[in-house]
Amino acid sequence: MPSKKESSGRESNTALEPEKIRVKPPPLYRVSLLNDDFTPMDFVIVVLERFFAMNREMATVVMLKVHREGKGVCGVYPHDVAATKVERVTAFARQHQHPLACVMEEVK
Ligand code: TYC
Repeated sequence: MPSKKESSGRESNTALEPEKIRVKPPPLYRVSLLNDDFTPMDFVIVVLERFFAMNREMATVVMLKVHREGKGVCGVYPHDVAATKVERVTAFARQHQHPLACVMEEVK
């Protein structure tokens, strides 16, 4: 019997195998804030509380890390959750005329 291709999980030897075999877990994405010279510290704390479910203490720690180091991780999520966080944070910042940047990158 020919061996089935194992890398993609798309091929099968049987006609009745509707389920895709998951060979890898879904990729995860880090969502981070970037520092800038204009967004107020208090606004960044509100963003971390509102969109990343942090309490004031954790939000302050992350905000100060971004302020001092240039970048800080807010959370790690599947693709669509991460993309929605980036969209909502960016929209909220623009509504308030702040240049705050929120980005996502795949966790390797
Ligand atoms: N650097 C900003 C200030 O001094 C504060 C800030 C922190 C801005 C984190 C963006 O992601 C950020 N007001």
